[in-house]
Amino acid sequence: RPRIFSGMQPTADSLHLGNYLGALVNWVALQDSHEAIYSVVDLHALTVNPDPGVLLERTRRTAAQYLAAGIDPQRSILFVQSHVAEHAELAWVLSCYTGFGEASRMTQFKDKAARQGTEGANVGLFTYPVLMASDILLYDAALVPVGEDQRQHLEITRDLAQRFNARHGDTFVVPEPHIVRATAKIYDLGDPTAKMGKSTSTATGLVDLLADPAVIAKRIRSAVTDAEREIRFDPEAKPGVSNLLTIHSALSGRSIDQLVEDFTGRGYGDLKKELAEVVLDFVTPFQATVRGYLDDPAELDRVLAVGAERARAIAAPTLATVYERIGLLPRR
Ligand code: AQP
Repeated sequence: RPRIFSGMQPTADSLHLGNYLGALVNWVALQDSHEAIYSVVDLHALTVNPDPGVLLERTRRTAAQYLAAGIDPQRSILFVQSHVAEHAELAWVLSCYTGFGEASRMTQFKDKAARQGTEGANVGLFTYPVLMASDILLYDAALVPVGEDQRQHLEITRDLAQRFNARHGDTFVVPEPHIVRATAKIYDLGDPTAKMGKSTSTATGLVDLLADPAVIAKRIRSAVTDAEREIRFDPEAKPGVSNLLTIHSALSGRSIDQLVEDFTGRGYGDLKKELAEVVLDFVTPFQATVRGYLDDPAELDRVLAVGAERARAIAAPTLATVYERIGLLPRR
């Protein structure tokens, strides 16, 4: 089975619908056909300088949400990034193969740095894509299931792998992004031209999976649409309505065409009401399952420790090969 790798940062108490539909759903689906490795990338989260207690809590919460979504720690490897030291070690090596200008062109860095101000942006945020490349390349991952916003980071990962291979001989598998077009970008409910994001959303634009169901329903009911009345899928002209149809379709399993047909002659209010029901039908049991995992942190930590052991068994030989190829004196 080909190998896949992906991860999310524990930078919020809850994942949101964009994380879930853009990435996590695909992670779950790929577990059968692939040898899947999924990580809570806590080292990446350090780029926002979290409060230590908050980071620790969010790391467990993120892992619990992976499990509740259907990541099976028997079939797949589930671990916390900082438990496998090879990630940070390979990142240093690859940073020496990354051009300053190349890293400066990353749009996510430019956006996030602009929001934090030049003084606020740290070097970790700048080298973030190099750490991400290390995450992927350590495991010879052929495929990386992510949302559209990660495409550029996948490109630099591929460039680094190719550059290293050209210089030192075939060492890394050059990975492909796995981006499912229909759900590659879930939009902010309050500003349907912007991506739903943990740190970027409008006050009412974010749907957190662990939010109070009443708040979720209210946000869906107040989603920005347009001045027309017709329900049709047209992301250019009708981004708000199209986003609602996308979310509905992804969660209910009904095709967009079917939904458009079912809503013929009905108003936006009906669509929002039904969508709220569809979302709550998903989040209610999801939240209960997450609570169950969080009620037993010792068991959660045990599962993560097993995952780290399995991850290290793959990562360590890769790093050893890299060290040998670049001429580091072997440790005795
Ligand atoms: N709106 C989205 N639509 C589709 N996919 C999305 N992803 C994020 N937002 C959307 C995908 O979810 C994963 C998140 O990875 P991460 O935790 O490393 O990224 P992040 O930048 O902290 O998360 P956000 O939520 O995207 O927050 P901000 O606001 O900080 O940008 C990735 O696979 C991503 O593609």
